[in-house]
Amino acid sequence: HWVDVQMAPPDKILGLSELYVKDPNPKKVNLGVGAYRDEEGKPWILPSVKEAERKLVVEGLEKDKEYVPILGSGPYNSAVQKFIFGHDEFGKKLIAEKRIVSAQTISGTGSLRVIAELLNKFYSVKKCYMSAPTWPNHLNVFRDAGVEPAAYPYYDLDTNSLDIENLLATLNKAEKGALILLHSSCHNPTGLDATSEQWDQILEVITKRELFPIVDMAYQGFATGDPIKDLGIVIHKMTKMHYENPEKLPSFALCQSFAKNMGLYGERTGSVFLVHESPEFISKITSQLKALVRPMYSSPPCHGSKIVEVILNDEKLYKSWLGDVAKITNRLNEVRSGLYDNLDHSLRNWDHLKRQKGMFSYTGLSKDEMLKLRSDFSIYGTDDGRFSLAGISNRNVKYVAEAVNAVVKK
Ligand code: PLP
Ligand code: TYF
Repeated sequence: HWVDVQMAPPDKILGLSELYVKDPNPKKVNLGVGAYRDEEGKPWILPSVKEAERKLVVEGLEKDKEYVPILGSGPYNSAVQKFIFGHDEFGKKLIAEKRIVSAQTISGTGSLRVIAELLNKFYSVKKCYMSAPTWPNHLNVFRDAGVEPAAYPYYDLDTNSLDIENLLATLNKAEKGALILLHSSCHNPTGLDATSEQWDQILEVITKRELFPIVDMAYQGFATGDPIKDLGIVIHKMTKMHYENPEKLPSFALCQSFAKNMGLYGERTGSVFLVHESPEFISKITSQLKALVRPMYSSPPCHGSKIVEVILNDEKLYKSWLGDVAKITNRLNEVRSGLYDNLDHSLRNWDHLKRQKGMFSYTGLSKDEMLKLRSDFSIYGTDDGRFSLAGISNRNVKYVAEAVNAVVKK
């Protein structure tokens, strides 16, 4: 029989959408969930994705709806591996030497969960350092996989800048051999990324404390407008370090998602990669990943991965997709500037908004101020002061900025 089932707390981000839907105010604005909306506030199917789907259906590229293998479609896995690692001198060598495990997963969340489960089974230290703050679900995913979440300082709310000193100090004292979760770019929720020099410092401590890096890449493309350029810092630095000095960085993982940069949210399409110097180890890990996934969900879904496969393998479509990513990034940046321009700079300094990248503005507004935005203006952002910029457009940017001004004034 059931025992003592209590209400679970609502998800901090998805719970907001429920409140938003119930709000009768015609002026309401949803700045909660990080999902792209166009200028009209509507979800956007990328034209490149529509064209790929047309090819699948009309040109018959989709031959069947058969189950894909446990670790996903082979052609998808090679295409994505090449797309992520193949633009890099060392990445190319890693591919050629079969030093990367690649598996299709249930989007980025599934990727994180699978790697966390794998590490829990086969890695000595079951503790993962995460930025404070981080995407709240990171904590849930690792905790539920039996890995204890720990924090490293990241954002200094007083100066709205990276708290690099305390970050390095904490990592310098981190438990040797522990796991560390890194956001590749467009840090969620702060939008603030480390500079190239800061990444070097972070990687230095990682090698010193023998930490195992797990890179989460959910917004690839939105920092620079170009998915390949966005790989820059982390991937290039890490593949180089690993290839040239495997004793310094023997292994690392990358969790990747096409939810945002292809707009494939509900198609649940992403990948997990694990880099290691020994091809024999790669074979063993691959077999263990299969053993892990089979009893969880047997195999990943097939429609999204077919779309990705078509786009990455068709030169014209690939170019058109790059254009779509640039378009999303441009609109987000326009909204960011529009918000900045309409805020009252005599009330508070908003310059940090200009330094942020990706889908979010981490405003620095307090929980009380966010609650006031919700109750007085029907503007729904998360309690931590995060705005999902996709919810803003020319139609409501003034309304949002003026509401912020009003809330800050009191
Ligand atoms: N990681 C971060 C930092 C995210 O913000 C998200 C989604 O918002 C994800 C991972 C995973 O998203 P999905 O499971 O939809 O790919
Ligand atoms: O807005 C965010 O940060 C995410 C978005 O299955 C999200 O929480 C929503 C649903 C989902 C994965 C990510």
